[in-house]
Amino acid sequence: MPAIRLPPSWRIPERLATPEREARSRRRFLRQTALGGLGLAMGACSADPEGSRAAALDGSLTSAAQTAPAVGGAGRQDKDLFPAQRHPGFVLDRDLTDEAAAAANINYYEFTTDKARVAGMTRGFKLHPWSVHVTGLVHRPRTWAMENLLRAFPLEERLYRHRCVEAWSMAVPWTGFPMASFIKVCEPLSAARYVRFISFMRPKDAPGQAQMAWYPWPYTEMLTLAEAMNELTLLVVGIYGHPLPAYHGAPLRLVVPWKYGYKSAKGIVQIEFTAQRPATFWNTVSPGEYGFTSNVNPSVPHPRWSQATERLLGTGRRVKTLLYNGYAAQVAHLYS
Ligand SMILES: Nc1nc2c(c(=O)[nH]1)N[C@H]1C(S)=C(S)[C@@H](COP(=O)(O)O)O[C@H]1N2
Ligand SMILES: [Mo]
Repeated sequence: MPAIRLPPSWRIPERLATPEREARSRRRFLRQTALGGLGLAMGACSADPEGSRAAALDGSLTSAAQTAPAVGGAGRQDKDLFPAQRHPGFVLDRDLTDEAAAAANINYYEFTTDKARVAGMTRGFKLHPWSVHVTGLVHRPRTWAMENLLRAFPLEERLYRHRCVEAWSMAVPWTGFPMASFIKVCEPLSAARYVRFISFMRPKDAPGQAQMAWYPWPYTEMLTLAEAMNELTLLVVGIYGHPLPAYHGAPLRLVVPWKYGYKSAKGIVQIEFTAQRPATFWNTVSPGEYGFTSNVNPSVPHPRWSQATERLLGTGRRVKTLLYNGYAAQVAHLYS
């Protein structure tokens, strides 16, 4: 008897139709820069996540805004690829997050734990040349020059929810290609059971790596091979219809929308296939708080806060958090 297949959750009427409101967000952006200067530091994955403080401050963007979207550094060769065509299968039931609100709330510990300052601090960060090494249990180990990787797979745009473990969330138009397509090209050996993502290590350019030397740099994350092959798992090179800015993880990041945001490593330089489960950054720092699997689950509180609801960036609203971040139809079978 064939297994019953639920229709994917994305097969809902497209109520979104919210075009990218770039012009609007840019105007708002300029207005907000005038407010400037609050410069709050929330700490990130290990600090107070989302108290009423954060909610009250939502919308009053700070110094980050003064410097954000520095999208295309000189010499960027990828602009002709954007915007990519939107995939009709991956749309949302909520408005996209304002681009400036997302840019003012960035977790990227390589630079700083101050979310509002990351965008500014990544401004001079060199993205060229950039290589991505495929290593470990594959038939085809290789080193990709980023400019070739960008053009090796057709790009598409998908609208995804993003839920940080700190109980804030956003709705983002990512541009990228399925991790599954990439894995097929790597040809994993049958012994491969995990995929490990390794971020860059450049303490001279990334002040957080130098100043917080106690962290287990470089940032690493991992998925099971089945998770990495899931249709939702995306290798991302763009956002809001343009190339990724450095602060969102350029030139290459992962997006795994049913897991807490820290699973989606940014600034990737190596993808390794392994037989044993590899250690990961946050799990090493605080295993009791950050598990290996880390699926979004409203009924399992973080040891220091509830995960039942989330603050929608840029809106001042809180909504209920959904199991698997709303992607149960696509991923629940992985965990049964
Ligand atoms: N290399 C690296 N990747 C990272 C992080 C980081 O500090 N370093 N932070 C993670 C966390 S906690 C979140 S919520 C997302 C935030 O990035 P975004 O706002 O650009 O999606 O990136 C994830 N990937
Ligand atoms: Mo996060």
